[in-house]
Amino acid sequence: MNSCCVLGLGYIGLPTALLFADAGVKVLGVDINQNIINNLNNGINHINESGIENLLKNNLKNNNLKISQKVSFADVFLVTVPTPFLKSGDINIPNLDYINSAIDSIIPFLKKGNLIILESTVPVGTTESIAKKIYKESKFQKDDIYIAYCPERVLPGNIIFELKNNERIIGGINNESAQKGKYFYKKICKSKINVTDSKTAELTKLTENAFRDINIAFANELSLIADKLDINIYKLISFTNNHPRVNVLKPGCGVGGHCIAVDPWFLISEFKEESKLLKSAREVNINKPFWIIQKVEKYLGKLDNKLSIKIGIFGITYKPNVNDLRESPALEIAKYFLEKYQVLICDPYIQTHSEFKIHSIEETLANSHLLIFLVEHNEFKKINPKNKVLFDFCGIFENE
Ligand code: SAJ
Repeated sequence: MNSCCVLGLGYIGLPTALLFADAGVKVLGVDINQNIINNLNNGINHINESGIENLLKNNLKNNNLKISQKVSFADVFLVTVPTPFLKSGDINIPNLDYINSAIDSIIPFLKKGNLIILESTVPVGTTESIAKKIYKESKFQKDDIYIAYCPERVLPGNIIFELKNNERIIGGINNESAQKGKYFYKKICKSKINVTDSKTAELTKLTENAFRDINIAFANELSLIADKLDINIYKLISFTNNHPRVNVLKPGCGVGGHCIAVDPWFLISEFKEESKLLKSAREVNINKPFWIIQKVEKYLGKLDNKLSIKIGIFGITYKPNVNDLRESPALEIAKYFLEKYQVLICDPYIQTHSEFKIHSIEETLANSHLLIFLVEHNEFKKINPKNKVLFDFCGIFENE
């Protein structure tokens, strides 16, 4: 398996393609976005992750990596395209259009003995339906093509390291497919690769993120109760976590990013009767930003000069110490206050924004009477909020 075609050069596809190229595999990286292709071919990458730049330049130079809009023949096809969801009433349903068009583009180039691996987060059973689609739309049958599911579990901000070092799971439509996939991933993964069937691997991925969503919802719900009792939630959690078997996560301003807020819906939409806890956890996390707005406006409502008060908002990214704004609840909160009040916004990881000015930490601190901390960036921990009205929704000043 010396050649691989990676379809989808996003947060997961590009780093994965680069690591296989760096391991000596001849990689063809394919994307539908011509801009991405032009930039990558000029050594410019759109993923702000350490290590990407060098891997890209080195592997373009040594010809292990080609970037194109067109699929071609390869021993292995790796599908890392997005699986967004569509709103349907009070639930969201997965949209597999990108997956299906990726498979459509592979079929004309399939040869007997090829391995197809799906990495995108999908509803359970998708890998098996892809196999059926291939048998129906190509001349190949059951044992001609190996097909497996191998989800990623990397933390944005540390992707290259985690791709190399995290344990992985791979599930095949049969054992041969899983073993072939395991052999292929051993080229980039130094840790254990667990082998199973495709449905178990698909549910493993969804379980990991749903588990995290529920635990974050628990912390967020607890923060509402502690607030009513005028108890510092972050102090409370530091005490509870002294218990050897308790690990309460940190309440924030909601759940952002394109994974934790999305993946539970793959189960909720399919197992409506069985997923009550998953759905209520989603509702708790979706509600947290509105609770924050309500709490600050309750305070502002008591002031005569609420429209002249200057509000400083600290942090708009979806999680601490990254520059990623995808589905960020903090950004939505900031935009809400910007509409109604005098607001300065600062975030050390975001230099500019198309809709508003980004101020420096010093400027925001000096010119605001009321401070709202939404994201626990390390840079904020040096701030002394003295003589200011402070709303800390992310535990920056937990020990104050
Ligand atoms: N959050 C909290 N409190 C916490 C932890 C997180 O409010 O204690 C919030 C964050 O601020 C953020 C959201 O939840 O808005 C998600 O943050 P995250 O730390 O879960 O990070 P993601 O979404 O970037 O990555 C997750 C990871 N999944 C797990 O940790 C189980 C990562 O391993 C997955 O690979 C990734 O989703 C994914 O791509 O599926």
